[in-house]
Amino acid sequence: MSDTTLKATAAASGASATDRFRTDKATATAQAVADTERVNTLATELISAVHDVIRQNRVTYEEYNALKAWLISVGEDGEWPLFLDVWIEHVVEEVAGADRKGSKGTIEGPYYVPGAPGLPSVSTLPMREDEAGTPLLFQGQVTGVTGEPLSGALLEMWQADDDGLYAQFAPGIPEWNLRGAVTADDEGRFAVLTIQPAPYQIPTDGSCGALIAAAGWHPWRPAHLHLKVSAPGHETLTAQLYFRGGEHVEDDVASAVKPELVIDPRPVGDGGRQVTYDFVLDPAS
Ligand code: MBD
Ligand code: FE
Repeated sequence: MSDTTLKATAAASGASATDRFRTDKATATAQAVADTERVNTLATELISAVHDVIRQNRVTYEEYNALKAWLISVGEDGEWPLFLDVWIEHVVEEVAGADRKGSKGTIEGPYYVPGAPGLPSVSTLPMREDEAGTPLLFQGQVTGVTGEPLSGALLEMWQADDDGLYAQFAPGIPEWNLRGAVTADDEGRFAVLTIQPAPYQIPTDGSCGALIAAAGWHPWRPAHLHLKVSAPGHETLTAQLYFRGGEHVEDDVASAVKPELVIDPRPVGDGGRQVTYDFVLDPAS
């Protein structure tokens, strides 16, 4: 295990994820809370669902206070983005993507950062001189639902390194390492050289880790590439791609794997791997 792995604490990555959320998303929530009737419905049903669990399981005061302590510590650790994206977001995405005609998407997770370095259609993601991991050539085409190429589509990519760590959320990694915004060519084609990421382990030293340990669960997500694919006049697709046969593809702690998102890169001569994956974007609604 490298030095950076040892220093990637829950509190540090949680604080970064919380700051990130506040900057990018928390300002856009005013509209969601403006409809009193809607908030009444959602809050009433959510609270009522908790009441049902308490009655059905005859929850004790000891358990109630353990819950209270745990909820307080999730906030202190900055792990609300992690908790929500791991255990809740996949159902929000399921509802949001139900009518999609084009490519399947999945959850965004807590580690997207807008504004990654712009790259041409054929490029290499920013990486260290000695970046560890199996080289991966990821190529494909972006089209609309009737097959028309989407000239100049934007492919934002972010991923963990060979230690399962994300730049800007673990210390000691260059700011934009393994993060880039690739502009596809006139036919919507792209070819990006990167490395195959390692599986991601939820920090074990924070509140989410404590829940996992107390419940006897495991903390792993399968190795994955994150993507946002966008083009003018089209719905932005947020997706992740997983690797066939990889660890935890069948039991992702974040429940975000779909069969359409599992790729199987083929070995190429130099010890690397290569895969073609095309994206189909829905028209903007
Ligand atoms: C991740 O890397 C991730 O993608 C999600 C969804 C949750 C935690 C860590
Ligand atoms: Fe991730």
